[in-house]
Amino acid sequence: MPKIDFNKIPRFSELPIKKGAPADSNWGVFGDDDEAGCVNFLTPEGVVEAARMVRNGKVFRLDTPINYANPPLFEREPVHHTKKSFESYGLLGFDDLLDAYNTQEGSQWDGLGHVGNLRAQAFYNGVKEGEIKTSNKLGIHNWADRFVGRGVLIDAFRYRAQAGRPVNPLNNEVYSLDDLKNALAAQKTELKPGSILLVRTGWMGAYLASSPEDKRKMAPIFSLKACGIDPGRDTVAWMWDNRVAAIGTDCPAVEPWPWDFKDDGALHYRTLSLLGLPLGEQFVLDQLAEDCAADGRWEFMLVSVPLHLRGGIASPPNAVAIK
Ligand code: UVW
Repeated sequence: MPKIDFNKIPRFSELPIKKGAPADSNWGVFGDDDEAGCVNFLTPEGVVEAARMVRNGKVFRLDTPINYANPPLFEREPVHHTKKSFESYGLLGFDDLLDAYNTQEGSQWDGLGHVGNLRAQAFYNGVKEGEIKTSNKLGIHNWADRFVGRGVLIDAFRYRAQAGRPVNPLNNEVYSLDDLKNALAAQKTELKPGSILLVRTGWMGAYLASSPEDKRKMAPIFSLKACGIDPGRDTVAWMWDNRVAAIGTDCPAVEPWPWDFKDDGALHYRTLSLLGLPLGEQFVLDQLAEDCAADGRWEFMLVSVPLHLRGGIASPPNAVAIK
């Protein structure tokens, strides 16, 4: 794990620093062989600082129960859970069997092997498709023991409603960068280097309140419409210049869905492949937001323990916010 000197990290306007690297990429900033990306902004000092935010011991689980979405979004496979009995050994007991477990069936961190940049024909730090397929390069295991730090919640959904411009989360509406900045200012909260940013868009609450029939209609990949944050260059520059370590949202794609896979400006490309910035999707943020609004504290310790799956593409966050 490289020691980070935040003062020496280039600004977005100075990227790229590596010859031949794509525009707006940070390839090489954390080392030519780095596989952790912006998670490098989570430091031991940041963990100690985050621990100081724990005051009343309230714990908020940030991921959905497995199989919460019925059917899962984007035509992903549901998980089959069976219990294997030890009866034949004369033992009164069971194991679990999870079959066809798509690690993106619910709340998830998109790992850096999830999406590569079409123009550069490469994943974060120039890793090629063949290396993702045949090796453990950029696997989720790179984050398995270091995804801990200061969490900050922006309740963009509440902000827009209070500003008289409510968002319909079940449509592909956009939260602008100004919405995020203004919501933060309204919450009297600052981004500090090494924060894990959470943005409540209202999608999860709206989805959970939908009828079984509507959920069935939303599941196919090209039927779904969902809100998200502006994927533009300014949004990404703001996150990089504030040394954001990861962004997690309660909507399906962080950016509005559908996004155009051919569009080089998509947030998935700008973040995962160009900056190594983790995207968190379908997080559970409503209860946390309610508590933050009640006590006026929008920062907390965030502990996420992704699967220790070598070469894994993604993972449920296994995350809690502790206040
Ligand atoms: C796609 O964008 C295809 O997947 P996800 O939103 O889960 O990252």
